[in-house]
Amino acid sequence: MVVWSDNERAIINSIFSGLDYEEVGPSALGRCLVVYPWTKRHFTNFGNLSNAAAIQGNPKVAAHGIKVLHGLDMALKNMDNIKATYADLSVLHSEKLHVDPDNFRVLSDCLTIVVAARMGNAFTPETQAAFQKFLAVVVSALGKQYH
Ligand code: HNI
Repeated sequence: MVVWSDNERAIINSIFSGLDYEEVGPSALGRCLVVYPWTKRHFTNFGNLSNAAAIQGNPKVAAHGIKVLHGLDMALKNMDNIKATYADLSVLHSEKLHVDPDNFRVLSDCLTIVVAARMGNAFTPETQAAFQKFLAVVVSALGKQYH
């Protein structure tokens, strides 16, 4: 079982309450598609993903990035039950979408980088530790139904 200190809970809530979903979601997914180009194989119906400019200007990438970021709200609202909360999404990504679960990790790293860049000095080592712990639990939960 994952244990959260009051301080970790406060940090994570504060990160999300200051998050511009419409900006951070597209930036994180866009960065993932640029830096880890194999992730593009899941989005062949998104149109032009041929280079960074095309990816960053692609409205389908933007919309999906926002959707994925809102997918983290589920964890935020169920911090003591993250594994069960993601059971259905894990099945979807595994059995229907066939997403390699290591891609959850690379996307979460891209999100960390984008959030760190936006927060600047407020992204302290303590903030980083709490945020990466949170994302690691989500990544593990999303990978739970793979077998
Ligand atoms: Ni993911 C759909 C959440 C990582 C590929 N994904 C979703 C949906 C949510 C979601 C929510 C919408 C489900 C629905 O419609 O019922 N995805 C998340 C979260 C993470 C994640 C929280 C990690 C933090 N997804 C990834 C990764 C990939 C991915 C890393 C591929 C590289 N996801 C998809 C695809 C779909 C999807 C593909 C379906 C898109 C569509 O609209 O057809």
